[in-house]
Amino acid sequence: MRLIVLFVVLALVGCAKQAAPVVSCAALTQGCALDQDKLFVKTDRAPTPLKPFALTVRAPVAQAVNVEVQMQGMEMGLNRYRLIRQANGEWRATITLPVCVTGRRDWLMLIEVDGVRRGLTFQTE
Ligand SMILES: [Cu+2]
Repeated sequence: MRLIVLFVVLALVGCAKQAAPVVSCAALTQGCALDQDKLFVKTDRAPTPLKPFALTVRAPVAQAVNVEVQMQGMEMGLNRYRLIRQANGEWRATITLPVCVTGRRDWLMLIEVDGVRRGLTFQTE
């Protein structure tokens, strides 16, 4: 019985993670809006593996912003960042992505604002 409860809990957790709505961002340097424009995500340069880039998230009323960058279906190590609130109310982190050994360039960024996750897909150069 306990085992069944555990499985149900795990299934629910799995669903919750998959439920994060995902938008595709064609050009992060121009920025992309998420969550009906409540979030705006932008980078200072086109994301390239091993080259640090600044990620800015505009989320004026947020209390905490965390970002995790993954590759779907492939373990790419832990790329998790806690963004720091800036004087202008934007949130920022400097991100460095690893090189993919298979040459893939497609990434999924999970942006967690006050515990709620939104997904954004993008390509590295
Ligand atoms: Cu990869």
